[in-house]
Parts: sequence; C-alpha cells; structure tokens
Amino acid sequence: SSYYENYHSMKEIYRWMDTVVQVHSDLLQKIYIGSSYEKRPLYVLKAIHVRERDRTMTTLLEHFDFYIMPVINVDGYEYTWSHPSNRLWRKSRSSHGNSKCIGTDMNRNFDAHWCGPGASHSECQEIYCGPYPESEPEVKAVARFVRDHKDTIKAYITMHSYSQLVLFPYSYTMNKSKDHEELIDYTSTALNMLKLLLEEQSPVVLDILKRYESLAQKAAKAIKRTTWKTYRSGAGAQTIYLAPGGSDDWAYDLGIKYSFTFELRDTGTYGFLLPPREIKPTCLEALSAVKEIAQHVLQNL
Ligand code: 0X9
Ligand code: ZN
Repeated sequence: SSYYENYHSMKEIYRWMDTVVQVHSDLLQKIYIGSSYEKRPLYVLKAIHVRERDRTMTTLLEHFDFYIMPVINVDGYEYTWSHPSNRLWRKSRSSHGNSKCIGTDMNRNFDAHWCGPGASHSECQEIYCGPYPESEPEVKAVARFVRDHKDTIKAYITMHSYSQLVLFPYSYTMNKSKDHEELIDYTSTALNMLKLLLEEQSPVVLDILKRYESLAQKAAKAIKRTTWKTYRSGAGAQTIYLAPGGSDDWAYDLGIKYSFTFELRDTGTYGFLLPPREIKPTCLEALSAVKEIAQHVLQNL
C-alpha cells in the first residue's frame, strides 16, 4: 500500500514535508510558524498557483493560496507512537505549575469564550482549557499566524475525527452566529418542503433551490457525490455539544466568515481508530468539501 494508505510517525511526516516541498518547489513552500512545548518545529505548507490537471483545482489555485498544517499537536501525536498504550492521547504534552497531570486540550485553548461551559479548569480532564488562553505554544503559533494573515484569509477549516460532520460556529454558545442562515440549512429544510409541495423538478426551480442551499450542506453533499458517505451539517453547539475555546469559533470572531470544523470518518464502528484503508477515501471526500467551500467563497468574493 502507498504512503497515503498508512499512518506515519512524526519523523516520517517531517521527512515527507521536506520531500514534497523539494519535489514540488514550484507549487509548495514550507513555513516555520513556531515550536511546540517539547521544541518540535511547527510547519505550515503553502500551496501556490500552478497548472493542475484538475480544472476546478486550477481555477481555485489561480485565486487562492492554501495554507495547510498537517499536524498541530506534534508532541501529542508523537506520544501516541512512542507510548502505544496511549494511542488515543488527545491533549498537548505541556505541564503548567505543579500540576500532577500533563496536557491541555488545544481545542479548548483558543481565545473564544475561553473555558466557559463545555471546557474544564481541571488539569487531569481531557477537555482541560489550560491556565489561560493561548497558553499552549502550538495554539499561540497558529493564532499568531492566522492573526497576521487575517486580512487575506477567506476561509478556515480544521480537520478532526470522528462523526462525519461539517460544523460551523458557534460551539461556545447555543446562539446563532450572524451568518447562520448562509452557513446552515434553514432554507433547505423549508425549500425541500416547498419542493415536495410543488412536486416540481424543473431545472429552473431546482436552480433556485440550489442557490438557497446552505454552504455546510453543500459541502456535505459534495462528499455524498464523491464517496457516498453521509455527513451531517450544522452549528457546533446545536449539533454536538457546547465546547468553548475552539479554533473555528476563534477564527470566525476574528472576522473569517467561512470557518468550519470537519469531523471525518467514521460514525463509531472504528471511531478514532479508523482503519488505514479508509484514509484515502476520507481524504478524497474531505477535499471535495474543501473545494465546494472554496468555490462558494470565490463566487461571493
Ligand atoms: O470537541 C472537539 O474539540 C471536537 N470534537 S473531537 O471529537 N474531534 O474532539 C469538536 C469541535 C467543534 N468545534 C468547537 N468546539 N469549537
Ligand atoms: Zn478533535
């Protein structure tokens, strides 16, 4: 099986980053954005425009640069390899003060209603928010990078697993964000009923209905077309649970309207231990959703 059909250690991922930027030096740049608690480097890959085989990809890359951070929790990820009994380690590997437990939940450490309901002040909890916002060097590095590029960043997507969801803000409150209607499927629910009532399948009607479909649902539908997997969409807090301090909500409140969390495969059969054979199709479907979002952003520029 190929490189993309397997899981890799941090060492292998670092090597891979060097190789791809070397082989595709016309397309990719490696940007150092800081270092982790255990002093591992944090990198972002920048994909710049170049002729691609894929036409939509060519168009998108003509208009946008893509910044990709393969791994944010480099220490935690390495720890899952060096300590196989902790294969599902979630948090960072930092220690603050004289705590008896290690690690902060990086997705509770961003400065967005930091440590409100849905996060914990207890160091030993999986959803420990850390001693203060951006206490984790990895979170600080990402936040600084996004802040420094906020005027040019049009969309932000953070990849997680698992549950097969396309989530948008907010997760720190049950309240709707001001862009809720564009992002969610309120219209599609209403319009699907209308479609049923009209029993109308004419291209004109379908086209009108399509234009009112939410972006998150469009992304979920792109996935459906690609691999036939079902992803649900909705606002984070309303769809799964209240969870403050996440990077998506933080990026949204910074002014990045199109901010999403993808919860990738599966829905619980294997959960966090997704079999390697599912990596490639999962990437393929996620990419189709990314493209759908990028196209929407392009149309609404
Ligand atoms: O709880 C989380 O951080 C995410 N789920 S996971 O199982 N991958 O840990 C959901 C994140 C949704 N967005 C925010 N909480 N902001
Ligand atoms: Zn996650």
